[in-house]
Amino acid sequence: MGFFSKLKFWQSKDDVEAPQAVDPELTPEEFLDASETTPAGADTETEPTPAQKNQPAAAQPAPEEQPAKAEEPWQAELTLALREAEPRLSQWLALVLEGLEGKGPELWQRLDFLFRALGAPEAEASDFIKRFDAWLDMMEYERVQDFRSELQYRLALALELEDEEDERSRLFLKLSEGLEKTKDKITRQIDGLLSSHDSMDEEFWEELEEILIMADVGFDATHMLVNNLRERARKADTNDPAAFKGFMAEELADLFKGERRITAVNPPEVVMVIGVNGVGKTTTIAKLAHRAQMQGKRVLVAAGDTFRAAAMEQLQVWAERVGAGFYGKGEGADPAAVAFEAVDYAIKERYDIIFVDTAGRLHTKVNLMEELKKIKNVLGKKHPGAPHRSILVVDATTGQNALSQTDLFSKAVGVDEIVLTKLDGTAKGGVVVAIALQFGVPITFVGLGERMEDLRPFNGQDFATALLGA
Ligand SMILES: Nc1nc2c(ncn2[C@@H]2O[C@H](COP(=O)(O)OP(=O)(O)OP(=O)(O)O)[C@@H](O)[C@H]2O)c(=O)[nH]1
Ligand SMILES: [Mg+2]
Repeated sequence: MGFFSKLKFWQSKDDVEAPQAVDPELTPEEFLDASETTPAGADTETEPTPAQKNQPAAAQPAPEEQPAKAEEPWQAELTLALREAEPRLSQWLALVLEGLEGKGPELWQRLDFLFRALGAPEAEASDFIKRFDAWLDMMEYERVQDFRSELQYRLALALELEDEEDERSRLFLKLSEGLEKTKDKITRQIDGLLSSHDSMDEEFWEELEEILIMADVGFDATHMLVNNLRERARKADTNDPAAFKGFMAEELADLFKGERRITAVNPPEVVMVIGVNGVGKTTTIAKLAHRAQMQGKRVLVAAGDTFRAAAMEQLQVWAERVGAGFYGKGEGADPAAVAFEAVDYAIKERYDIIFVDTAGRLHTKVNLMEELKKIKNVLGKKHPGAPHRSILVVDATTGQNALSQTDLFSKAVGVDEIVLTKLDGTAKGGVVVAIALQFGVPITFVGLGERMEDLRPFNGQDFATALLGA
């Protein structure tokens, strides 16, 4: 669902009327109750069916008939300002937040107004507001500057606007910033190489190899990459270094293209999250759960890491924070049994997706890979096709170790996708290229920091552009 489909509301200045005003003295709960019992507009639906609940906002048609006339001057003003603004989420949010200093009834009114103006169902708006309010309380955030970024992230997910240019450029900026140190190692060195050679001769390619190996692209992947680049230069019949960046950009674009895959599953979708200790499995689950929740899914997380009591508690706290369901048993419980029971629970309780956390290390006597194989088998027995995805979490700061981990886990249990964490601030980002070249496993998300919004879909094209500074 694209951005412009959401613009129905702004088509003509006469065909739209704003939602009714709500008493600004109301607390968030009173405000939401009031807006539920007194629907502000022609959208009179009450409780949505579970299926409707799971529909993202954009999938819902804009109401045919529009709400009653605005009763408050700010609503009329905001309607006009939104219509005249560029159709970008950041612009809309700027207008919605204009003049506001912090959370409170006015914020809820304005957010509710934005949802309705975009034709989102009422239940969706109130659910969003309730969750956001609870999150603000938990984080003890009051001021707009503390929560603006998270709010935009949530809106982008809830309204399915993450793919739009606006969000993509925000992400691109973040990716570029995160890659600063890697760029020091690759881009600036390549720029130096290009300016010091008149021709892409043997010496040029050798120096390029050195740069790439030093930048954690790795020995084998560097060889493959350089051979491919030489082949491109040969085919284009040129030795001019000016053509190099173009070849490199094409090569990286091909590398990260990825195949289209069937994403439909028999619910609940079972996702097994694996990786060595400390790479960011548990926090990645929290971030993925948060994303899925914002996209309207019912999410369960299962504490399959029973090695440490703290690991279960950590997951439980995250589940509460993002509003997901949690399934866990005591410390030392059999991880495969936890996984089995959790899926059983997810089926009964009609969850849409379940993330199974696993340990990154075990007591020395037990082999981690054997344990993971057991969990995988059990999941498949309980629910056909499960695990639908095995996500390997890899820490980018470990550089070349990321490659041996990918190899090890792929051979033992199979890896469907990789989430590369801690790409922010590492100089070892070149490992992304090595993983893609050597294993062909898609990198689906990258971690660019510790906040919820810092886990974002990986876009190879953006990565290449950020890296090459093209
Ligand atoms: N800077 C940064 N830190 C991250 C990122 N992802 C995770 N972390 C941090 O990495 C640390 C370890 O994360 P966990 O999620 O506990 O790692 P784990 O793989 O579950 O660890 P074990 O349960 O011990 O196996 C935490 O402090 C996270 O906040 C990221 O993308 N960027
Ligand atoms: Mg963990």
